[in-house]
Amino acid sequence: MAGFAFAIACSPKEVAEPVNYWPQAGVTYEIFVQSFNDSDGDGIGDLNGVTEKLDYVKELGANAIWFMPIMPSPSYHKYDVTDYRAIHPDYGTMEDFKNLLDEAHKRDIKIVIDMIINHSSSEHPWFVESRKGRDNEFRDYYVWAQKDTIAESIEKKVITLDSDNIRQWHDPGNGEDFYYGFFIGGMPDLNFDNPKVREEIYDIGKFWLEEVGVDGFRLDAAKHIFPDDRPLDNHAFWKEFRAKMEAIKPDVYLVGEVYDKKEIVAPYLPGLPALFNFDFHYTLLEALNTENGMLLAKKQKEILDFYQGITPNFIDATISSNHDQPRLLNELGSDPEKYKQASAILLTMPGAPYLYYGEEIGMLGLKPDENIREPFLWDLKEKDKGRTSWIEPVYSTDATVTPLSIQKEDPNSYFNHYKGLIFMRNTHPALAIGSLELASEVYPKSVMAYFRKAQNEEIFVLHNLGEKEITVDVPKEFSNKIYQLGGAVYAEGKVKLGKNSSILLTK
Ligand SMILES: [Ca+2]
Repeated sequence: MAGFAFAIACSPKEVAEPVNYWPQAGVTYEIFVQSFNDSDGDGIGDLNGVTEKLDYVKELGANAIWFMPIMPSPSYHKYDVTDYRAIHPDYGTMEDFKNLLDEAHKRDIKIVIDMIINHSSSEHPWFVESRKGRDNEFRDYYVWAQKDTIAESIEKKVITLDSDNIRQWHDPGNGEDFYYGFFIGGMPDLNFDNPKVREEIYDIGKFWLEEVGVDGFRLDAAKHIFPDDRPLDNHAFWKEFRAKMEAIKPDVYLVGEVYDKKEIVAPYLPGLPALFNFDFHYTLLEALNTENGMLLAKKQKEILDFYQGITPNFIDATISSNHDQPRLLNELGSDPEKYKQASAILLTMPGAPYLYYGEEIGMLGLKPDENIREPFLWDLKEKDKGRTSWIEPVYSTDATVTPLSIQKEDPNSYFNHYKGLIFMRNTHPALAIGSLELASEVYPKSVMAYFRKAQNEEIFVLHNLGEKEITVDVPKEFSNKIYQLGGAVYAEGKVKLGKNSSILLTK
């Protein structure tokens, strides 16, 4: 891709260059295969369905896909794996997946898959064996304790951001011993104190990188490999994991889910060079919903400086929503202008932005989780051959969401808004990998103002997060408008910003 090559040529000295910076130069599109596109008419999305839509992913401007779990599992979401070396039969075959990889790579689209190693399914053959008794050869693949020794801690766990479960020890119903499962009884935690388990996991990584050919992994529940009171062991494990994976594929991309605040997240960076920034998501919502312009900009500056102090080689994986959050449009009071501005902020700030499937057409959804993972709307229902039907949608229907085919024809649609923004990021290195500097000028409270600087380019970004129209002065040298949203107007050193409008200026 031209923009990508340009980014390499112009990467500034002051910005650290990670091995991978394609995630920053574009956007990674998160796909829940089950709901995406059905190629064989059984109502369930599948891998061949994704292959059919790779041109669409390319048209949107995404340069990578993150697949939510694709391995065999008894649950619809598949975050509890029963076979780490296969494809879920609902989704297709390994051949289908290899074909998808070939077609994606032909289009310069990287493929990152969800890797769930903290726990397996309780139906995984390892656990089926392990639960048979203390003498079983797979006993120590999981964490077992005699009931009396853990009586005090069976339900001691506090609720965390990523789990509202409080029962951590589970009774298999066949003896004295309980097993540890951070999330639920159906997801027993693997025992990473057992070197055999670690070897199994590294072999699985090798299988997907070497034999199958994926570009990287999204590491689920990375904070929970060892219990919460052993963070140092967690950090050490991921460093070992990274070394093992890089020995197989030096440019492997590893992005981790450590669902917590920056102080807890940062020490994982040496092992997981890209980590999701959940603070970004929450602060973006708060900034937009309270019309507090600099809240997110200041927070991001703080986070990036903090991370820089840990390691210069990191990728800040920014999200405005994902499969665990209510749909972004719902979070923003179904206000279309706020919604468009949220993505204008995401795609003009530093980091590796992620886009959850369906956000580009303004899909809706609230918890429970199934309803934030509803079928994508390719066309009006009677004409939509690919629309999945595994679930009856509650929030995203033809009555509430304009299907893609209609949005494509409308220059003001969400789809064309996202496409335009992603194209801009892809073609401006300062937006992709430039540094972040906050404006020192004091603007009205609703204004978010920052500079993005790369070696040969400097961009001044202004957003008005408020309802009220304002006019502000901008630095004289920034007189060339490259983008506007919501009718923002530049004239003679001043910018007029209406409700939720944004503007980007260069020298
Ligand atoms: Ca299907």
